[in-house]
Amino acid sequence: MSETPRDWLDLASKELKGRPVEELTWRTAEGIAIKPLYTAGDLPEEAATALPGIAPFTRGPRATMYAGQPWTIRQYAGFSTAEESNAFYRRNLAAGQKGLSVAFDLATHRGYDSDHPRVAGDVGKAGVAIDSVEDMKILFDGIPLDEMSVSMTMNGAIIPVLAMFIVAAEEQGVDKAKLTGTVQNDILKEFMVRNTYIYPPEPSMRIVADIIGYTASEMPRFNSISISGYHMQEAGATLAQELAYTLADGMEYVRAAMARGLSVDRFAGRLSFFFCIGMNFFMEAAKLRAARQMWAKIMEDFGATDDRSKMLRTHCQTSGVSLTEQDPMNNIVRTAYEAMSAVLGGTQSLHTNSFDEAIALPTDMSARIARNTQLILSHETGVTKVVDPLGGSYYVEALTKELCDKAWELIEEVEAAGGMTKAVADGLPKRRIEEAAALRQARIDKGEDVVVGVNRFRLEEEAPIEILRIDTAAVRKSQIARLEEVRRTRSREACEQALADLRRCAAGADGNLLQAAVEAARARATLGEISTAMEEGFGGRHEPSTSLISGVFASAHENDPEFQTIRQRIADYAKDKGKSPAILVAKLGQDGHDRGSKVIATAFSDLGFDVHLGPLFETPEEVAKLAIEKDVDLVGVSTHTAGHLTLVPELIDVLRAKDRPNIHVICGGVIPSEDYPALYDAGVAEIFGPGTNVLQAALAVLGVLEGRRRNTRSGERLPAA
Ligand code: MLC
Ligand code: 5AD
Repeated sequence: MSETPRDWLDLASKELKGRPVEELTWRTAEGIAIKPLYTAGDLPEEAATALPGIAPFTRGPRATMYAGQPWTIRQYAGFSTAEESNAFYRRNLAAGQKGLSVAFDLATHRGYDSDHPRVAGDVGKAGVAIDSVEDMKILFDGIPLDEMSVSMTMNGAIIPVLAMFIVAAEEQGVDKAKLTGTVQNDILKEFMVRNTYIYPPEPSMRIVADIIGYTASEMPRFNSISISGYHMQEAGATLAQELAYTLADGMEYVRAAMARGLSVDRFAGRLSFFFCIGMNFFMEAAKLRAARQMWAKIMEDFGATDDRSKMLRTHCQTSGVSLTEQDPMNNIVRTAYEAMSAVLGGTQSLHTNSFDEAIALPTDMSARIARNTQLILSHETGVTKVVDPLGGSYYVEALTKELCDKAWELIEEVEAAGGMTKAVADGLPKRRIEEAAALRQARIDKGEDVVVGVNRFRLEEEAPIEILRIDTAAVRKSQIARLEEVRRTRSREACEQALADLRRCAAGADGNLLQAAVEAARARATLGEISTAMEEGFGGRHEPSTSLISGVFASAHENDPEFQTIRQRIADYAKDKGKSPAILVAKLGQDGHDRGSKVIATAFSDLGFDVHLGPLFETPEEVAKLAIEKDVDLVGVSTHTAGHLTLVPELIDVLRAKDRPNIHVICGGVIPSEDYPALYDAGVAEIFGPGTNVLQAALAVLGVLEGRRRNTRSGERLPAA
């Protein structure tokens, strides 16, 4: 028994019949070289002695992990009205879900009441609409808030939302000291990738610190923040980027809280994390192990002495972008693997996505399958019985170390740039993530990264599936009725007084914003009023700037003949017309998902289009105005939160009214196929769903420009010109 890795190499070479063994090495997007075989020689030293429950917690934050208590099945959900979401939560809890996780609509995220004119297309769409304490009370009606832990994914409008939650509990008879749960309250990644910010970075960081301070003294069981990498991966980040930038964000929050006079062990035990789990099965599990190991060291450097302060506890969600519109049942399988990976990585809480993800919000049926994926994993597979079953795996332990090293390099880059607040303002991490997103798209388009049912093994014909529909007009009407009732029955004087106090608190440096907002919420100030009072105190909203990276897509396609051919065709077109075809890539309403629009803008610009990337959060009127000003040939609307049926026809109407019907409108993003006829009828020239090959899309757009567009009535193509 004296075989060595050398012996293996000889055997492997023989099996490969002359192909070098190095050919089997896989270079991941993170720049990690994955060998075909790992052996004892790859084990990092610390792996031999690491134990769960003991710092640095590589093997898990708890000594017994799921053998003692399984992870929390916490499904993120919310839609339409508080009544409907409440009923949905109750059904899910009865069926085995363990914790709640509230999804708010985009109007709420961005600090607008449901009757605000800017949010007509957004109310109740991607989450539940909350305007006042009255809505919040309905949302948790019959759910005991001293027993049920509640996560609220809220960042921009965190102050009014948490204040309303506290008051709703109080009126349910539950003191805030008894509340358990988590608020996302992670604003840095909003500026980087998720885009539901309201205020400029500086006051936004004060909000984070005020919440950490308030919860540390008033709500000892409540997690003050959920430092999130999830959205980075969704925006295209590599796992090393997700890991590094999330921890770097965490470091910045620790500094912000300490700068407000809190000692680190007072609050650090209630910082929590949130990661995305995509399809790279072992690397994702390793990422969670690496995150725990790194955070423990980081916190020691901050002077933490309590073990709880060093313990990274995390929620995970399976990856939305890994799911496909094509052959959507495949998504059930993808989600199951991702869930298994999250659990092998040692997550504390988990959301599994529904298979209709790339088309709409979950129905009761798709939500049931998603939840049951976790119930089956937990109760049938035996994964809960042993702590950290991957511990000691040559491969996973080596990967854990490699990810730590990669992420450290990126953290050091951020620190050298002056920390995350500064790096975010300078756009460094955002740029890196956008580059990674463009490269990923290019790999998929070229078939290097396989997506089953999309770029390989594609179905001839897709079967339609049933999807959830929300009647925004009806939701908006009922929200407005309740708003009016609240405004009519409250004491005007008390409400105005509380709002004035809050405004003053925001304008000065003293006082706690959450404390002031609790008073306002109690006096029935609305979410929009509380947000506006702070906006006035801070001196305005954040005005985002959009910028375009260039060259990445072209360089990834350097030797690709198809790319060169299309680029030539666009150059010919430009020569013929005397100018490059011009496109405005636009976002309408409060939908901040901009990975798709950025990838398209970058790619089209590299192909030779004259690309204008419009700002986020525009009204149809504003987009039309910009399109005319820039004299574009096309407007490409990227849509992900179901506002398209309201907003796109309005855009076309405005263009017609302004006498520019010749500006073509095309759409891309998450659009159910049953919406296509209505959009074509309204005058949309082309629609591109998720998974569209960018080069094919460019050809189709050229077709539109050359007059080979759809007959807008029937959706059929006109014969080629
Ligand atoms: C756990 N406990 C144990 C144990 N395991 N006790 C003994 N033995 C064991 N083996 C204890 C814990 O200490 C804790 O008590 C209690 O049980 C609950 O366990 P937990 O591990 O803390 O779980 P949980 O309460 O679910 O909290 C998980 C969390 C939290 C810390 C990660 O922050 C959380 O729930 N986050 C969810 C975030 C979320 O849902 N986000 C959705 C984002 S969606 P104690 O007393 O110690 O607390 C999104 C999408 C988008 O962002 O963009 O819109
Ligand atoms: N209900 C359920 N899941 C949602 N997601 C977003 N909004 C909701 C909602 N209202 C999920 C999707 C998305 C991720 C960010 O969260 O999976 O990709």
